[in-house]
Amino acid sequence: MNRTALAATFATAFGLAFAGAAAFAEDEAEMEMPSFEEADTNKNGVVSRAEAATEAPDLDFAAADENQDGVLTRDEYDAATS
Ligand SMILES: [Ca+2]
Ligand SMILES: [Ca+2]
Repeated sequence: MNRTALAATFATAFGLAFAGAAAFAEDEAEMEMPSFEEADTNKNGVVSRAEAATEAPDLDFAAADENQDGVLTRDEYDAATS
């Protein structure tokens, strides 16, 4: 194998690895922040602290709950996750 072919092989390998890592990161981001419908598992129109802890564990619930009433409305949830 000459030097040029070797370089091309490495470039291809690194390119694939990078593309794979980027795709994985994108999947992770989607996993971390489900839609309001997905987070509101009991479908009562708000996301409780327990629902958020289960469905969106990376969400800062206290920061997202702007009016501090202990639940997240759709507006609060969307503002915190978008
Ligand atoms: Ca709920
Ligand atoms: Ca609230």
